[in-house]
Amino acid sequence: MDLILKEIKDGIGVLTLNNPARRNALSLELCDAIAAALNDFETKKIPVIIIRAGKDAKVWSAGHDITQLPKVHHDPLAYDSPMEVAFRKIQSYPGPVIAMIQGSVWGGATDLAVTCDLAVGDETATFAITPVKMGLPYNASGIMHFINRVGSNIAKEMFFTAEPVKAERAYHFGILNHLISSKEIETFTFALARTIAGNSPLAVSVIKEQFRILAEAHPISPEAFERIQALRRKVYNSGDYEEGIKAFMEKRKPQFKGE
Ligand code: YXS
Repeated sequence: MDLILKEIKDGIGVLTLNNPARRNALSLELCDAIAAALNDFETKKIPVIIIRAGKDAKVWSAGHDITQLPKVHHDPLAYDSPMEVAFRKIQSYPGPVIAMIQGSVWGGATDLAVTCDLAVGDETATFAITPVKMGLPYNASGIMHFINRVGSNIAKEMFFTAEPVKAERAYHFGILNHLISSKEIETFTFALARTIAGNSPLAVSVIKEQFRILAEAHPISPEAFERIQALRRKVYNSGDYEEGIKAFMEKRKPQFKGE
């Protein structure tokens, strides 16, 4: 079964997450498929992409495939991990990538949604970022995606509580560009994509790259970088991280000890 469905509709590239049995968990294979599909759309010079789940999905994506999270003592969000590679591919794609969200979005999938250039959601859309539920250290680029999208205080609340943000609030804080009813979301999102596709693709792609470069313009000292890495190592070497994964596998609430 294809983990993603890839099609070109009216000149717009459409990627549909297609593993509902695993709640579209971002497995290594699914992330590789996203990056490969974007490479293919790029060779075909597709100007705008929509990433979606199946029609009226209850879960857009359950986030990183927990069964594939590296075991303790390994960085779970390493620079070259397929999920991070897929995120960077979205950022570097020479055209806007629009997340069309129906259903709940969890963990790394919320990062995927805020990494997309635009997001359109319906009334069922919710967004949770959940490293603290897994005893897992998020990574610096991922945290920046959230700060850039919603600002520090909202991003902190999302990370500290790991609670889902409902559609209205997600729209209010800018996770969503538009909150559209489930009946109209497909028509609306395709019309938005076609409007953008009708403009100069060269100007749009260059302006997108300018946004990316400026959003990443945060000088950081080598010592600051090393301090971030040391802090993250402390977490992914911890018993809490081990317990977070174990609890999920055993379908029980984790008992964290803060070490
Ligand atoms: O029991 P089977 O074999 O049928 O499999 C079940 C679930 O185990 C599986 N599944 C997952 N497998 C791997 N990774 C996942 N993230 C994941 N989520 C679900 O899919 C089958 C159906 O799941 P089930 O029965 O729970 O479905 P449901 O409709 O009752 O509930 C849907 C969810 C999404 C509410 C529930 O599956 C859930 O809470 N999933 C975990 C969501 C989550 O915490 N994701 C964060 C993953 S870690 C991550 O993204 C980052 C690294 S971080 O932690 O930093 O945010």
